[in-house]
Amino acid sequence: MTTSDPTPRESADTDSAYDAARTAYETAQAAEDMVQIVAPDGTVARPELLPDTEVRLRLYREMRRARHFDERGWVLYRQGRMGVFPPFGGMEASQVGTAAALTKDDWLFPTYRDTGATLTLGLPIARAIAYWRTSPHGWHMPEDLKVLPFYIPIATQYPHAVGAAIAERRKGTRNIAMAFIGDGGSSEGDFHEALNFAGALNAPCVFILQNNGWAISVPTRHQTRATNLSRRAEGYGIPGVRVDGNDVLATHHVTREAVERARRGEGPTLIETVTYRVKPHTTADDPGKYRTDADNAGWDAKDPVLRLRTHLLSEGLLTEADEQAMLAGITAEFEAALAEADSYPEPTPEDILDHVFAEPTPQLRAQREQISAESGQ
Ligand SMILES: Cc1ncc(C[n+]2csc(CCOP(=O)(O)OP(=O)(O)O)c2C)c(N)n1
Ligand SMILES: [Mg+2]
Repeated sequence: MTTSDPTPRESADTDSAYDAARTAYETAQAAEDMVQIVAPDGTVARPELLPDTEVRLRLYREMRRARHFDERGWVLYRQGRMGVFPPFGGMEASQVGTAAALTKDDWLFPTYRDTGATLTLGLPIARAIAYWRTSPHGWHMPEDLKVLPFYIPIATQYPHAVGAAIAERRKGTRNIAMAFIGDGGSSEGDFHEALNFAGALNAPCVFILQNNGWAISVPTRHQTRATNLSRRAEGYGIPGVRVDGNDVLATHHVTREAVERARRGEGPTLIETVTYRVKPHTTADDPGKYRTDADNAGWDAKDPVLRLRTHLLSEGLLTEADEQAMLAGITAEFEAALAEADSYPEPTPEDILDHVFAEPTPQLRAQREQISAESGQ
């Protein structure tokens, strides 16, 4: 077995060969440098990089808001009140620390996994709930927000972000575009084309690559022989940064630097956040079919929310009473948003066609009639 044996498990691999390949890949991956400010046990590894208290508390609150959405999303799905939902619990630091470096004048191009990032920039919770109910209310963005609806097609948001970034520069603003992608998405052509374009045109973009270990049932080690995905940036002549994706202070620090670089006109950056999808791919997935306890080992102890919590409590920046008040506020905010989402009209099958063009094409009109006939409306 080499350190990055790409042989998929479906082959004649024995369990011990599979385990050896996994261990070898993880050892090689762990040897790659990554920026970390707070260690998994809550101790501070890089005191000189700590942001002020206000920033640390804001990041904690946003991670808690995101986690609350993630936990309630799962329950709502089980209650039949959410259509489908891709959970991101365990990836809050990767999403919150990055998106919190933007202002509302910047663009955010999310994948389906990035509800946490969009909430951080200000997407109303009711809109996010509506999206995962397939309601058109979830596709309508508030006028003051440049957040795109969640992208289901993998990697397509990367070239779009480059276009938006170049448009902002042509308009003479200092606004930037941030795009998200997964480890799997970083094997797509769109990822590479976008990075090359952005480098060649010096686009004010920040590319976030969330390496959560899995593309549905395919582990990162079987998607690529590379053990450091941030190095892909070198091929396009742009900076690449690898960061502990479960350390929100670290993801925020490196993203702020990248955002400032882009605003100064110094071009794009690729940031690999090293994290883990502890939850299933979506509410429709059963990871027990394709991964083992050994695959998941150690990730609960790296939980990003508990890590910052330990740090804040030990530094005396947060008390358990403050935290209880914060959590009560988050729960109340979510329940009010859920009531708002419940007040939106039920989506109809035809809605899927209604917002494609201002004026429907003859083909769309025909499809609409067919759907109406088949759904008996
Ligand atoms: C262009 C395209 N190809 C295939 C799919 C099917 N698909 C949905 S999610 C997924 C895996 C993506 O993995 P990754 O990029 O690592 O993101 P993660 O789900 O881990 O956040 C695939 C292949 C798709 N949605 N779009
Ligand atoms: Mg992935």
